[in-house]
Amino acid sequence: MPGINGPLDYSQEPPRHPCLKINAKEPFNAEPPRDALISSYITPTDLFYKRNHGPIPVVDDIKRYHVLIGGLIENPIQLSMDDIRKLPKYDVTATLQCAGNRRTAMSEVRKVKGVGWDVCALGNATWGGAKLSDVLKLVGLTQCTIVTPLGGRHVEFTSVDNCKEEKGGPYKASIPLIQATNPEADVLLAYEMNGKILNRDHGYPLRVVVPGVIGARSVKWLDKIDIIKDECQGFFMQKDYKMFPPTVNWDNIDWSTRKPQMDFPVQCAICSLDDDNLVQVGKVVVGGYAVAGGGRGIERVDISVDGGKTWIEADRYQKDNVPYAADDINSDKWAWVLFRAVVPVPRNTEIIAKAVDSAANVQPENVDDIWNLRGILNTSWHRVRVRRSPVANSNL
Ligand SMILES: Nc1nc2c(c(=O)[nH]1)N[C@H]1C(S)=C(S)[C@@H](COP(=O)(O)O)O[C@H]1N2
Ligand SMILES: [Mo]
Repeated sequence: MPGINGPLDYSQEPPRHPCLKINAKEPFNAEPPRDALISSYITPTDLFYKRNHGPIPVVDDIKRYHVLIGGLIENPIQLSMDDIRKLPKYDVTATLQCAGNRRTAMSEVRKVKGVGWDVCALGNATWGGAKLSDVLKLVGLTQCTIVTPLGGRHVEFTSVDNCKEEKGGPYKASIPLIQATNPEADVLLAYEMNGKILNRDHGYPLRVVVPGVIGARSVKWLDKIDIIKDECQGFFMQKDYKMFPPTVNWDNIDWSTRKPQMDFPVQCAICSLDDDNLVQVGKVVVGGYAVAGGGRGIERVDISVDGGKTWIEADRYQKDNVPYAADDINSDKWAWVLFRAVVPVPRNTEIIAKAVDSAANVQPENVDDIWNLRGILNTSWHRVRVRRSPVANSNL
């Protein structure tokens, strides 16, 4: 891998923001505090969650760095950073969410395997880069190709990091060729995040961003792209990030029975409150994020203070001064929607939030029903507990 290498140990990690909550140190996995996460529509890069499976790669010579494009195509090519920067540049605001977001709460039902995450394993950034569909045109693949003449149906991204799960090999994942060659899918080879050159934690010099899909498919530190026949056979596609029913356990699991998870289901979480809160008599602000997979919008966010008997609709917003409407041309289709409601707290209770997307998909009521042994996709109604204290409230 010219110009870039994946270290074997953690002696060359980049500096990180001190307020991040570290869920695992090596590999480094961390998320921001709840209130910090929703204090802006665009998540500042240093607060953006960091999800790694090995040491952060080191670029020693950016001039020698290039991406190989090969596999089931007639003429493989090599692209330098200059070649990629010469392609039309797109800025796409997209939320990246780890499939393990809210895993800790799922583990409370029955223990699951994986790094524990609270509700902040996601962030919303503006990614700048070339469209994958433009890059694939350079090897003769036209827009919206389902299969290449040589039988390729998937596009595999391979990195350079050393992952334990791959027995020291690199992280890899794939997406369908039809999505990769569809310009409307906005899949990027990104070299910028929030207007600055991508930093090491987030994939410098080049990463894939697959909007609307679980974070695991947005491969960082890209080394090569291969057109392949069947989906990628790597660990993170075949032995991880698959959704199983609650009856499957580590003794009866057959990984081959399920497809790798791609689109994210509708999700929301309250971030203005902790799991347990002492609130003073009166009203509280219930604020948080909602995000739908597959480019769908958020149609509604509902808040309940009576266990789900009655609901209050929260305000939704993205950019300042632009009213949010699901699936509107002026909305960022791949991005989260922030919400806010001011609700009365009549007694000691639970505050619940649930979101509805533009296909009328709604979050499941109970975590038990979607419990799965890897603890992914906990999108159950988000609940926080509030106890009243007798003094006037100050969270307004
Ligand atoms: N090379 C590589 N790419 C990777 C990973 C990784 O460990 N190595 N983690 C994946 C997972 S599971 C997620 S959720 C996102 C996290 O991206 P971030 O750290 O930029 O937030 O990157 C994905 N891409
Ligand atoms: Mo992830």
